[in-house]
Amino acid sequence: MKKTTTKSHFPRIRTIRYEGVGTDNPLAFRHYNPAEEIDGKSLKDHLRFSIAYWHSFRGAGLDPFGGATIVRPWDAGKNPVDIALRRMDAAFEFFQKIESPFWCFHDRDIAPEGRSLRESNTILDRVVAHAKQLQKATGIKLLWGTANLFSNPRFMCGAATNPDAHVFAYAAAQVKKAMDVTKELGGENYVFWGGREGYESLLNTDLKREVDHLGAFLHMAVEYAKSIGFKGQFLIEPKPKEPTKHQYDFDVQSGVAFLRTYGLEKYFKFNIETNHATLAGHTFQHEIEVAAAHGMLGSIDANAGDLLLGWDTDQFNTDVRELTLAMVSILKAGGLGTGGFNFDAKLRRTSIDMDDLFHAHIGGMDAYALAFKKARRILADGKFTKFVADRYASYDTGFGADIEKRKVGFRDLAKLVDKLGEPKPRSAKQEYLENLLADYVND
Ligand code: XLS
Ligand code: NI
Ligand code: NI
Repeated sequence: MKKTTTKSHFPRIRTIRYEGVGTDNPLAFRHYNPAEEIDGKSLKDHLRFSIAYWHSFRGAGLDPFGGATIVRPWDAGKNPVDIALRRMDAAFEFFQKIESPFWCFHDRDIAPEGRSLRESNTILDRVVAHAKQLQKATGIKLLWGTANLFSNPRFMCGAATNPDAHVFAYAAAQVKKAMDVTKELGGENYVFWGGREGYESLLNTDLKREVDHLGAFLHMAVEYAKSIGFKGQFLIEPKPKEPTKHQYDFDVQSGVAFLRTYGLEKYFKFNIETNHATLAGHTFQHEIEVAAAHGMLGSIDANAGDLLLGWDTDQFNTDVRELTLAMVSILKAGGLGTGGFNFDAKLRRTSIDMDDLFHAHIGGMDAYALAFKKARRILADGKFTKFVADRYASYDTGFGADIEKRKVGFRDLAKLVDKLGEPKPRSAKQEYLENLLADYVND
């Protein structure tokens, strides 16, 4: 990777290197060796890691009970545009030092809002021009862009699902610009997370009308992308709740139903976030499997929740078992295509040192790299694949195959049961399989 020319914002931290499992250097990779060739492709290109600008460069450790604890030197000063430009330098230095090939942003993470949308757009253009230069100088690319349609008070009752058409129009104008700049920066995807696209109470909500409006909004986005020649993949990021009590894109399955209902399924895939999956009462792997089953697996927001906390805690994920299962499903589905693993994860409020940002990402990257290798072994050995194939073998031939081809009906099957009698029970062997998995995870 080429070097930037700006002064160092992390003078005491050198580029993180792969040193292997034996190292006792906490600022080194144990499993993620970006240059390692696997099947003719570097690990860096397999994993397509990405850094989330909002957490790593705008996160200040806030919680409902207290203000900022994480204070960065590049955020000092009076002029918000100068700060935004300097912060961008710091961010690209970090992306380089942590060996991340991609980054992601919301429009409002990277540039402050002005007094009007026009002024906000002008400021955004300035910061985007700077980001473009930094991308060119470092070779770091944009995985996806998105618009923040939830922080500004104007969006308190939603954006595309707002009861006020004026707010809908504002959201449209903002997404139009966010798509322009995503295209300008060569973004490979564009994400729609429905921040406040949901409701707090049905007493004041016309649910049907709101969901219709969301469908209309996404059709407008598709049409606009076509008109400007933006070729990136559109991604929906489901989340069941938070900040709203009920969010319309609840999980992947309801997202699929929504997209099909409005004739949008050709244009969208899913950006699946681990912590959103668990908030919806699913496992991470479940959401991946559902998206893959529909050919709509797009990208991953890599993080983890906390079993004891019921909100989106956005922690770095170091649970190799969970990630191995996820990786098996992702690899089985043929990978993420233009997607990647975006660390939509933040430091704890109490992790205030600069090097905490490195420790956090090192842990996440190592866990994913290790899981990737374990998943490849699991698939190459084929034990689980064979087990599952055998379990469904009765559908491969005979009347089972006829069921799948819909060549038989209830009458034929009733006759068949008269002849065959009672089916023979067969163990699903879950504990045996758990042990088999443990062998791979613990190895
Ligand atoms: C919030 C979401 C958000 C999206 C991008 O929970 O994860 O960060 O990824 O708008
Ligand atoms: Ni996310
Ligand atoms: Ni989230």
